[in-house]
Amino acid sequence: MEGGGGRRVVAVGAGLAGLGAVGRLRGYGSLRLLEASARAGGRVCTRPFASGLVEMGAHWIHGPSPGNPIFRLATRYGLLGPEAAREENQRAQAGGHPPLRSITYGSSGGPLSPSAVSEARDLFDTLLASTRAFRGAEELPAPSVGQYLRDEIARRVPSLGGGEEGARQLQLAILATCLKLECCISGTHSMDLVALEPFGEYVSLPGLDCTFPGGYSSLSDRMLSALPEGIVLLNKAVRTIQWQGSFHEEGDKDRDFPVRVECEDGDTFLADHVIVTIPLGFLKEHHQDFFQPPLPERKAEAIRRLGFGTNNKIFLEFEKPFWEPQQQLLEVVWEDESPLEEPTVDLEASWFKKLIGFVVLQPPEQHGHVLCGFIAGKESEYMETLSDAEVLSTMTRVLRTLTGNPHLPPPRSVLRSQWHSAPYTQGSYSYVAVGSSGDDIDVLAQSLPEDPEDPRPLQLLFAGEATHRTFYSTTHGALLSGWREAERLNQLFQAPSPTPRP
Ligand code: 6YU
Repeated sequence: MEGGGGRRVVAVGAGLAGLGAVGRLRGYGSLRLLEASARAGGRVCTRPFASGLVEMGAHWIHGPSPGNPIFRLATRYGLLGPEAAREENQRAQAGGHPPLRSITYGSSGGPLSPSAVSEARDLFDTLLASTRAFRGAEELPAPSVGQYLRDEIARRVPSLGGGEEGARQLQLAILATCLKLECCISGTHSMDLVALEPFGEYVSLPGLDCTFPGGYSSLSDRMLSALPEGIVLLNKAVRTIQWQGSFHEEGDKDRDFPVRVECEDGDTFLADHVIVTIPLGFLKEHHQDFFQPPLPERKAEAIRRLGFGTNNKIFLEFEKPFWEPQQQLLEVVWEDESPLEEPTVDLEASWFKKLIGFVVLQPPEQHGHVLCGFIAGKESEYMETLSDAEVLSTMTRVLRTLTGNPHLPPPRSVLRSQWHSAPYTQGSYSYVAVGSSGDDIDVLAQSLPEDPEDPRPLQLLFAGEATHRTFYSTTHGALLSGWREAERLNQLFQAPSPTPRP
């Protein structure tokens, strides 16, 4: 199906960025989407578990409102429930945290006082909101979000909990959990790694976060099935991308391609343009050998500087719920912790303390009695190395401690994500790390060759969540980045060919 000047386009990675890009592309001669794994969707990955479905990757539509392209697509395909369609839900400002009815368990066994929890949480929310003020600031009180928050907490220590010693310690312990939750949201080991100045550049869209009743993969499946047949090649891991070259198909000396994509299985694809949507985690590990010639130093630097961390989920299925039907989130507080003390480095002994708690999957008629735990950072990466049985027995011990019930029946089954060990992802999502800035995101997104006068423009284009300056780490950021790069090529294809020089 050569046409449109016979331009050959290859996209690498069939996550939402890759699927979005190839779905938007017009006027190409030929098109291929190469995906390393055996399925499309990437970090959108729904699996069966217990009596329903669970999300191993993306969970919510963050900010489901008309400005969110994931929401618009999902609505168009009829994939969302009636709640998401309600206008007041679309207008609600949740600030990136899905509002869930919660109960907070303390490590002394049993629920903590809701007023103590909301006192600490209100303080944390106020401090977190104040981080936005540093956007564009020349002088910063601290390099990282974590250090800024800890300094602010330290200043308030005398008045925490009304100044009473026990109440103050409890406030500090709850604040430690708030910081761990932020690590999950930012996909980082510690908020000390997240840069303060650009933190406010991330944009939260309005709308009460919602899920897909038929699984997030119902969206990627629909996007996949809308593509012309034969475009997507699964189990096609790319080993190297050679660019700025001059490659010919055998027996066709007239047609010259600047890019050659070589796959792990030895297959090669020559192209005029390659849209690279592979995750930043993979790029960090492999960019030096993956691109030949290597990427310009500015882009390589951006890849090194930007952050890419781990956030995993642990699903536990129970015979019977030990929680109340109205509870949507079971939070966990280790009462002897404080954000002002150095965290323990003994992963084996205390990895589970990084777990922030569990979301209750609802409704139970659909899911069974399933909790979804969230855990970020090095502790999460350590958890990936354990067996299912070890994770299950540790979770049983944790839940017995928290509920104060030494006979709490163990979960019936466990399933967890392992995004750090996933060879083609190597982590969960990106953040703007200390030492980097939003400009690095733009540099990462920049196409190559850099020279706008290059006669063979847009050989390499870059999409994927980590290339979206204000929506990084989200599905809508990924999709928009794919559309952005497709439009870049669409415009090139529509532009009149330059007049040949005499
Ligand atoms: C969202 C959410 N969510 C939880 C967890 C994870 C993520 N996200 P892809 O990786 O999808 O595709 C690339 C493909 O490339 C892939 O298929 C590879 O196999 C392939 N590939 C790689 N190398 C290759 C090679 N060599 N050859 C060929 N192919 C190759 N987002 O909106 N809501 O609830 C969550 C969550 C556990 C892991 C999430 C969520 C992130 C999204 O999943 C993710 O951004 C996109 O799916 C990525 O799509 P893609 O196409 O770019 O890559 C202030 C501030 C705060 C900032 N953060 C706030 C937002 C918080 C984010 N939310 C996270 C929360 C959860 C629970």
